[in-house]
Amino acid sequence: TIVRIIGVPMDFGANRRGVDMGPSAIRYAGLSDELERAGVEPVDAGDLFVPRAEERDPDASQPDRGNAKFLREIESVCTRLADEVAAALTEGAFPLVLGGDHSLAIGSMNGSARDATIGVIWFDAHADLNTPQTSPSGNVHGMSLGAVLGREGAESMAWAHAPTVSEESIAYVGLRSLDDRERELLRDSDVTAFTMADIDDRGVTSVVEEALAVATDGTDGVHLSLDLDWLDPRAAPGVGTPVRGGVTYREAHAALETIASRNDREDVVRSMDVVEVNPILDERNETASLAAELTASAFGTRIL
Ligand code: DIR
Ligand code: MN
Ligand code: MN
Ligand code: MN
Repeated sequence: TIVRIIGVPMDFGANRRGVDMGPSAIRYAGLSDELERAGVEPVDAGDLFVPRAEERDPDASQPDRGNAKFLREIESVCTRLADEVAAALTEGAFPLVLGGDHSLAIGSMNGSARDATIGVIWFDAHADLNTPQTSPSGNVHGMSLGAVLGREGAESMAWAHAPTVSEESIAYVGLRSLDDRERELLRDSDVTAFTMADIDDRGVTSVVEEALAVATDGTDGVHLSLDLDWLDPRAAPGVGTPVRGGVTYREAHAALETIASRNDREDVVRSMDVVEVNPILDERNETASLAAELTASAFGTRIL
């Protein structure tokens, strides 16, 4: 397998600056070597061009944009990313997208879903199901799925709607932080949500197997989106929106190894994001190292 690494040094969608340095930090942590050890062939396509936030106005006017910030910039980056992801798939490579904030997943999902019906597995503390109308923060990284699903309230982000991604094929794993209106949106939707409580009850391996069942049922493949704030902040301190009570280092490895063993039997995962690593807030690049390790686990690294 050729894994095409696409860096997206963007922090327009997050509240804290610094995730734009995530792609470099994950590369410096040894991603390519780890991928080679996992038995795949990494090819680094470099970084997408992302304009500097200092030169942009977060509130540049756009009708009905609610309080969403940097919408034009995010649209430009995500549209180009979608083309890159779709091109990688067409050429038979596996697109691995390094972030950057989680709004980039709008681009990767649109690229992955361009010629296919895809399921999505979302490893995150958050649901990212807000729209410009419901978001309390205005940060687009909290709206990625709301926009891709084309939900009511996301009309100003019509470019983000991916018609071949449906709620029934989306599974969250490890949820523990929802905004009030976002909780209502989730309850009224057909997405499957496995919270931290489900992981406590059933163990992470069985939860991930069920998430895979949801995302593969009736789809051509799965997009896997890994937000590092999914982990407990003790394991992953270098993230902008840490939430206590996340998965441990071991649970995270077990989860991605479960993905790899399913993928071994039958190629189901077609694209992946690794997002929200913030080197400014990190401790000696340990969150970036963990991101590299977990990615390699997803591609099949084993202890023996
Ligand atoms: C919050 C935080 N729900 C928002 N979202 C984050 O701003 O919409 N997602 N941090 O990863
Ligand atoms: Mn997220
Ligand atoms: Mn998150
Ligand atoms: Mn739709």
